Amino acid sequence: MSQPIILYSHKAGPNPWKVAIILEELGIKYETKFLEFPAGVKGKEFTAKNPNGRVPAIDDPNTGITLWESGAIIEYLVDRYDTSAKLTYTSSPEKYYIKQWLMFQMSGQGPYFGQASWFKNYHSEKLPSAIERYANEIKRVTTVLNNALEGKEYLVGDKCTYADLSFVTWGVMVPLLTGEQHEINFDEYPNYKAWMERLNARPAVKKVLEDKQKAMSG
Ligand SMILES: N[C@@H](CCC(=O)N[C@@H](CS)C(=O)NCC(=O)O)C(=O)O
Repeated sequence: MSQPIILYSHKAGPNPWKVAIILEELGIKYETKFLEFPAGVKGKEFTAKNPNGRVPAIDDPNTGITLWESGAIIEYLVDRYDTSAKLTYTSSPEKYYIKQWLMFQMSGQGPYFGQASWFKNYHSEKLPSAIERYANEIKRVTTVLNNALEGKEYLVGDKCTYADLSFVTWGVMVPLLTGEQHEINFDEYPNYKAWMERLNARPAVKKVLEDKQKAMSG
């Protein structure tokens, strides 16, 4: 690979940073272009790339592909650049289990955690029943992961895969999504807590979370 991938991102949103973790883990060269919200993300230039007007999206000048939806981008990066299967398995059933967990992240974690954030932080009215519903969904998703991790360090097989990594950037935001009233005591989810600590200790994850902090305070 000769040219850097362009990652279209937003400083605060967790989804582009999820892709950054995979880029860092695989040592892929990339440049981040931060878009303002709403002007950049909803503007004509970006919606020509992503008609959904949301980040992330990537341009890969090495293959000519432009892609959006973080899960699809992650699968592309692993297919194209993870030639030693560092973050994946090529064997069955493991490769399908990885996809299963990525789908769960994309459909079960991302949207529900996103709605929790919306109703707690941005909605024009305070709707306690909506705040409670999504706080309970965070607990439900956390319980699913905690149960799946019983006796295991990672979701699939015995190594960290892109499935595990896909849960990090929303996972670290939980305290901002629940508030004190629905605060989650992670001691009640010991497998989940140890897994998150394991993932957060990885150099690539640390770097991306630090980059996000810097971007947000810059
Ligand atoms: N399913 C999409 C969700 C993308 C998404 O919602 N991104 C947020 C930033 S984290 C965004 O662009 N929000 C702008 C908006 O809500 O209009 C993905 O995973 O790529």
